[in-house]
Amino acid sequence: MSPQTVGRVLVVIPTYDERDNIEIILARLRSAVPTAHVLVVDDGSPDGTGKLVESLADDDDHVHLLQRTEKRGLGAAYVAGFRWGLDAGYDVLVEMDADGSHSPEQLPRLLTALADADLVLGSRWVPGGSVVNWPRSRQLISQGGSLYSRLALGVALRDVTGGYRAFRRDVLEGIDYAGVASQGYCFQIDLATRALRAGYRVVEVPITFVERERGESKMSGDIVREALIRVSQWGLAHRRDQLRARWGRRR
Ligand SMILES: Nc1nc2c(ncn2[C@@H]2O[C@H](COP(=O)(O)OP(=O)(O)OP(=O)(O)O)[C@@H](O)[C@H]2O)c(=O)[nH]1
Ligand SMILES: [Mg+2]
Repeated sequence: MSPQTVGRVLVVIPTYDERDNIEIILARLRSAVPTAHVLVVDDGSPDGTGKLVESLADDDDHVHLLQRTEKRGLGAAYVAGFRWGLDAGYDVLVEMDADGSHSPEQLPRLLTALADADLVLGSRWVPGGSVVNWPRSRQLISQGGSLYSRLALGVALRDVTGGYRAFRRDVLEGIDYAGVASQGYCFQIDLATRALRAGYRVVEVPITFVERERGESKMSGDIVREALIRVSQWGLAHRRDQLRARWGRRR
């Protein structure tokens, strides 16, 4: 399946203070996959990202803006963007950061992999995947987080926290995406886990992830701590359910 035959594609890009990045990423995306539409979901960025995108959208009918008024987190922005895209009838919804970490030039590879998958994850930690300019500490958090999620949740994925993904619309319609835990890494972990458990075909393809060069990171210790606590809680609940099912069968 080529990007041309995958159906109507909407790339959802959440932004908070990405004025120095958004124009570049939109231009790269429009030239890498000219048929794809883009929805920027801006949470009232004080730096005027929304205003800039508004003017870009005026000049390009493939660029759309969903302007929200306050910062509500990455997950909530994606939920709003997915709803917008599903209502508008898109067949494929893509997650992509605004800061250049997710290279638009690799999007055709993700879309091609949708031929044999319902959800494609851009993966840093499968053979061929890599990170550029990441300090060792970030690599350890990311790889450790994926390993811990794999063990705690029984989810057989190498990169479960990544945010470069392509969903067929049926996946989002089938997993109650609006009920997904909405903060930081938990959002990505919860989405992937739900899709796998619901029986969808989830495939990882290697990507080269590039650390942001401009603008401020919104990553924080709180996001890492929250993910650790929630994955532990989900893991315990998962094991409890498995044990209950086993006991139920014995009785
Ligand atoms: N709409 C919206 N977008 C957000 C919010 N928080 C982060 N983003 C966007 O989500 C994307 C990922 O955020 P980043 O700060 O790059 O997080 P990260 O990639 O984990 O951290 P770095 O590797 O340090 O860049 C970027 O496009 C941000 O602008 C939010 O509250 N609302
Ligand atoms: Mg980033």
